[in-house]
Amino acid sequence: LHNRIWWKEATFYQIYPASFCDSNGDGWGDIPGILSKIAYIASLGVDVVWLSPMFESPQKDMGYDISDYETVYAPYGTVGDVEKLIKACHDHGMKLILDLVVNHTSDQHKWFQESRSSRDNPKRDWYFWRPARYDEQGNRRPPTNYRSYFAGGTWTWDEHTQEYYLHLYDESQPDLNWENEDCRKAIYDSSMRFWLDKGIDGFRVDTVNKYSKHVNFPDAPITDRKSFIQPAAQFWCNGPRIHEFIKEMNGDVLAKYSTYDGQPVVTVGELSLTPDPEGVLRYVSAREKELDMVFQFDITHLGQGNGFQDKYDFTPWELPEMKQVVKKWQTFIEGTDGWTTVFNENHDNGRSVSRFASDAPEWREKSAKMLALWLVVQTGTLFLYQGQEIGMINAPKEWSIGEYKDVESLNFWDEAVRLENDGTDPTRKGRIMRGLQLMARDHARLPFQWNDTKNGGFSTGKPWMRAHDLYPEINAEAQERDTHSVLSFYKRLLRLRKEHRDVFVYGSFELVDEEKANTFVFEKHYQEKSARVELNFTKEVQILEEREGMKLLVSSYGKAKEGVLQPFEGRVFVNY
Ligand code: TEU
Repeated sequence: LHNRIWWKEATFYQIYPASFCDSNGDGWGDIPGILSKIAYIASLGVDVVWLSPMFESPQKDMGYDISDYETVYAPYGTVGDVEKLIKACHDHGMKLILDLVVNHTSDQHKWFQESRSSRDNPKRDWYFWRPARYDEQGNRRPPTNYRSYFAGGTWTWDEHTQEYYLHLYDESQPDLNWENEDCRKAIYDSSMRFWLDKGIDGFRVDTVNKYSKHVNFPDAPITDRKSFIQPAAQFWCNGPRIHEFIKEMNGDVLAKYSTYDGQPVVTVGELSLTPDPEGVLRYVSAREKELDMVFQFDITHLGQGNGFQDKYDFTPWELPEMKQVVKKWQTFIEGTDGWTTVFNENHDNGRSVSRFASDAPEWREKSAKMLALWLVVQTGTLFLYQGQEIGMINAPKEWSIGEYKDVESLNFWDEAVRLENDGTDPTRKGRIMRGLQLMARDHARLPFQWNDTKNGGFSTGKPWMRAHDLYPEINAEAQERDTHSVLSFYKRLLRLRKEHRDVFVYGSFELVDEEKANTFVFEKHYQEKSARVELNFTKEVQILEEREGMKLLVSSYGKAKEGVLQPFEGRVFVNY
């Protein structure tokens, strides 16, 4: 069922342009900076570069608020620079995909400017406009009680035309109305064909399951007593026409393009709030011709509070929970024609070393290697995030909220201050700060640590986001010289993943012990070939459960010890 195709075996490397490399000292990363590091990227052994949004944007949500799909945000460079990047990737045998952010635009996009100009503007219906409600006292109320992602409601009042518009994210990110066919056509032309015609090889598709909403917009049931606004994903996620829209996008646009080397272009969609495998499969089943694969976020939800209103209310988790999550998304494709993805970092999450293992000085390197090993042996397409390959860790806990820049972090913090001050939740600030220290989106957005010069070599100017205090110790240049570094280990593992692709990329997954809270042991099988993976998620030595007839392929420690797994050690055995 799982036919072989290039993107299943490819390793993707995500670049967050603001924080990768600044070539001109203005404190923002840029495309010439990426171009200067292309040999470094290729040397990792990755196959595809995924570039997060570099389009024109007021940067309220770091470029996920796009005001023009066909221009590049000036501090990042020009369309010409992106064309150079496409060529440079191809020259190095890599493909390039861009971010497709079409659930919403920025409120500065000309479509929205027109839409809000009058109630009878031809583009009025390209966004969701609804009249106010009034309560018994005659106070104006939004059309529904929905809570948005970034704390706060989903409706913003527009004085000029005296109606509310919908936004699932920040108020500067109005949702596009996919029900309107002209709007869909304009999306396809401007955000997709424009770049596909320039030679990109596919897209990472932002918030892909939110294009279809229940447009009668019923009120959500009250589940959060603290608040007027309520979680309401059932009304704006996986809506009634979602599969029709994605099929159209695929058939009318994607299917008509190929990669620079003549293969199908690739899509990976972001599929949040869809916990059931059957629901996910509808998006990625090959015969449905929708998306090639999706990110499902159970793994990055570990530690998050219940429901997205309590996302940063840290909730401790244990290894057996992680095992179930991994098992679920490793096995859901078995017997189907769908595909899965493997990742534990992106620009929306804390660093994996800090979240899933230990970033203490004595353990962080070992942790990074163990987590690397855990990822590269898993079935599906592997996605790495910039800096993961050198074991970058979260910002220090001592940093105050003033160093955090993300709209989501700041809104959750403001909400915590409000709820604590008005007595609704007297201990909220401390809890939310703890959650932010572990899980804030900011941690992934610290400047890349290239070397031990000022700002980790990211910029000669003042970086838009503060550089990590530890760049003198954790940086790419030092690790390139060290054959035992996290970086060298990643390179080796990416080679091994290719050599052993039968078992690692395509193999079936079997969890060995569901209950153990210290070690994570699983096997991979492909016909007669088997691999056994043993990972120690603790600071203590653990007993190694050997299986006869298998030999050591790789340990994350230089010297493996007989019979035991050392702290945060990972080992892989194979029977062939
Ligand atoms: O995120 C979409 C999203 O809904 C979540 O998966 C995400 O975790 C977010 O952090 C909400 O808590 C995408 C982008 O990845 C994110 O950076 C953008 O802010 C968002 O879309 C809006 O465009």
